[in-house]
Amino acid sequence: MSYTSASSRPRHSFQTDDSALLPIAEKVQAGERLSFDDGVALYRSGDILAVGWLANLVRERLHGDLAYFNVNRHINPTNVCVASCRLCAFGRKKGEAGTYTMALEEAYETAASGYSEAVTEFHIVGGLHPDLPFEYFMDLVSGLKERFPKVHIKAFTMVEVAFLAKRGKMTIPEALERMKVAGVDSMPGGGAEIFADRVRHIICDHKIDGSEWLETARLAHKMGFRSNATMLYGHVENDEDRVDHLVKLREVQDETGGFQTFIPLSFHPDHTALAHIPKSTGMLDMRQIAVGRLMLDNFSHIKSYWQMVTPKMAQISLRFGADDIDGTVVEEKIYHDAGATTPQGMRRADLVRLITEAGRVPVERDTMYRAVTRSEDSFTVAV
Ligand code: V47
Repeated sequence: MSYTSASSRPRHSFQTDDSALLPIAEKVQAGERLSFDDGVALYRSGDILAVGWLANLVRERLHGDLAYFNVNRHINPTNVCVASCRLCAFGRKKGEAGTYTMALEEAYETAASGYSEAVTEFHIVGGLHPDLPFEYFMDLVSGLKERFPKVHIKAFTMVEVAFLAKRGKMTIPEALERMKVAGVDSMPGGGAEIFADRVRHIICDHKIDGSEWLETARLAHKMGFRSNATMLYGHVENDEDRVDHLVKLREVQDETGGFQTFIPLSFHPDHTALAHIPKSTGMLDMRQIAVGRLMLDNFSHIKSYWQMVTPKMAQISLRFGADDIDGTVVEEKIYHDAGATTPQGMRRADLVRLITEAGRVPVERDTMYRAVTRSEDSFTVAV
């Protein structure tokens, strides 16, 4: 199969049957920032293809035909959690059936069991355990670094950072400093959910609030960490809540430049306290990607997490604003506990095929978006 590269393809003019999109299209074509009201209009537009066309324009301006993926492994050290979030099917109260906590050696073995494709990243997130000491997590990270020195450690959401700081009786900057010394290289984007208090009270009442999440990210960025940012959609939020979330992320990014990637996460209701909410649809999923790409003009990357939206929709999303489909993952637990029917992991070759068949050029990246070159069971990163 051969494709014309994005830069050499002729750009036909924008067409829509939604007149509300015309002034937005002018701004996008001129590279101007979109307003809160523009964001709401994009969410409300009936012309999803026109919204996608605009997002694709921005995506190709930034990345041409390149589409990124990585070879990673998820490690969830414990599912014991004090938070009882209604959105979550993964966390369980201490003593409940089905709880687990990995001994350190078990976590190292888990890491090694996904290592056959020479992973470049460990993605570590877990429950807010009431008893595990701060040192457990530092030993986990330093032990992994010792055993897998080339692997980037992307660990602890802002919610976990704030919780662990409290557990360790230290300030957030002190906790972040300890994490850096132990070997944490960057942070994943989880726990952001939706920042609006009204929504947070319903879906995750016991977590830090939206402004604490943003402040923790700000502090991490100021200490030199890069992190991702997520938005959980498809539950009780409305269009204004989503736009508010995106604008707040954009403001922090203006200040710190520390966010690498935005990842919209579609809510999986099964086995959660919100199981009555209908599952997300393809249209909703593509709209989040596209509006994220258009509103977050200061984010380099938009990730369509294939585990969440399915591999098929992840392919389509590469024409709706996404430039990244995430990685091999190996063993996903959080969405599978909530009813996800996608595979728990994929091989590198599967990701390459998905991207190629979507008409994009696959680039294996490390966590910092540097190109990775492979030989047999090893890899090197471009500097
Ligand atoms: O914060 C929990 C979400 C997140 C459910 O940074 C749920 O590269 C849907 O943040 N339905 C954790 N979502 C995972 C995460 C993540 C994933 C992939 C890549 C990156 C990255 C980050 O999962 C939580 C929460 O928003 N979540 N339960 C559920 N039932």
